[in-house]
Amino acid sequence: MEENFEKTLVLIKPDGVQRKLIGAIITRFESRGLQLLAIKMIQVSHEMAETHYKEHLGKNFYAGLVQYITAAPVIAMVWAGENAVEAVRQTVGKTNPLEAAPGSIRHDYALLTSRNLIHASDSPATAEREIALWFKPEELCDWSDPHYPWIFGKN
Ligand code: 3AN
Repeated sequence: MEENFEKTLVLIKPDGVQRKLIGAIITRFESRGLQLLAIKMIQVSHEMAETHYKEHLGKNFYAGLVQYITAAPVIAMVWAGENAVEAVRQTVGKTNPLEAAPGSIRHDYALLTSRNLIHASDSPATAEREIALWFKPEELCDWSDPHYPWIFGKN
């Protein structure tokens, strides 16, 4: 990974796994030029879901959200790149798939906020907290992407 890269946490939520969209979703990030540093499949515990979504505690959709993320396995990933947090959020699309830009994952594969396929960190600070929650440091592979100059080269 390059020194100036940001890292961000992405989860393919249970609907994405059940609907066999793992490959399609990963392809969006890979094709854009982002670099995959870690990936695993996890059955999320109640406790983990509550920690991950703690800022939503008290909201009317909180119980449903915890139920949704614990319903079946998820894919957890760390992606890296220059401005990776913003780039990933853009590729994912707005929370409500009906407001997500055409070409974004949520626009192209989802219709409802309660089944919006993906979680992606919303800031570099959140990403740091979330990566530490979902991965041990040794689960991240630091490798050099040979395409780097063709993706991030400046003229
Ligand atoms: P995002 O995932 O786009 O960052 P957040 O952080 O506002 O959106 O919400 C986290 C998750 O909570 C969403 N991905 C979605 O699954 C769920 N959620 C958010 N708002 C609602 C809502 N109004 N009704 C149902 N679920 C919601």
